[in-house]
Amino acid sequence: MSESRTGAIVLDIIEAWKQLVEKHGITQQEYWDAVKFIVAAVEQGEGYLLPDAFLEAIVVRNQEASQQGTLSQILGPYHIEDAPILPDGKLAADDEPGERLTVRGIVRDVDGKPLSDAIVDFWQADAEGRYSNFDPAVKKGALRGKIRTPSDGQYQLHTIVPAPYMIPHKGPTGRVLEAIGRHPWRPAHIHLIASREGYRTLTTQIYFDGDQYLDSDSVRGATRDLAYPLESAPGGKTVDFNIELEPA
Ligand code: MBD
Ligand code: FE
Repeated sequence: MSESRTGAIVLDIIEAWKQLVEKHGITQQEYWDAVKFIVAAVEQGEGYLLPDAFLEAIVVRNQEASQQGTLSQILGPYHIEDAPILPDGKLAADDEPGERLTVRGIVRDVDGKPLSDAIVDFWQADAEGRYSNFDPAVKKGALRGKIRTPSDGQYQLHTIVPAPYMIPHKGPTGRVLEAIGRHPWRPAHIHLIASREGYRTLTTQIYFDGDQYLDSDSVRGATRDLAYPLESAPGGKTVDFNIELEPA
């Protein structure tokens, strides 16, 4: 971001803050309580979660009107950079608890042309709603990995059905959610980032029809437009999910 753009935005943030202070008569004591609250949230490991719960979805929604292809969703606080390529699309280890789920579909452009050599980076919570690398009780790297599409653009991901995710409700983020009358639940979801040379990188999430939290996502990200039916199949479930990328 250019320095002049940063400057213009910061000036507007200060102006918005001035209006907030005047509207609510925010005191010096309250100002310092708020600063300490944010620092404590960071110290308790919620530095990415706290802003994400309230702000990222607004940014994503605002971009939507000018974008084509599969709808975007928030990145969320639990992505890691260096997940491995899964040669056989096996995201869940054989001993990963949970109901087996195959996600399958095609990566294509907005005209329907299949895209080879797209990389799709998947990550999700386990059957107890926990993310590896952030919950010390979960094996590092579990339920994280990438696939690369072959020439027909088709992919299959072998995983388990994730549980809905509960934002830690006793921590700072949970307390703010409670103060504004939101429950701490996100609908069950699978995160992905699809990238391909010549195309805009897509960050999104897959949701499932019938999820009780689809219309009340605590972070106000989920949409029924990205909710798909979980079909019964031998040994588990399948979900069909095609990915459409817009030219860069
Ligand atoms: C999550 O799992 C998530 O996806 C988001 C966006 C915020 C908090 C937890
Ligand atoms: Fe998530």
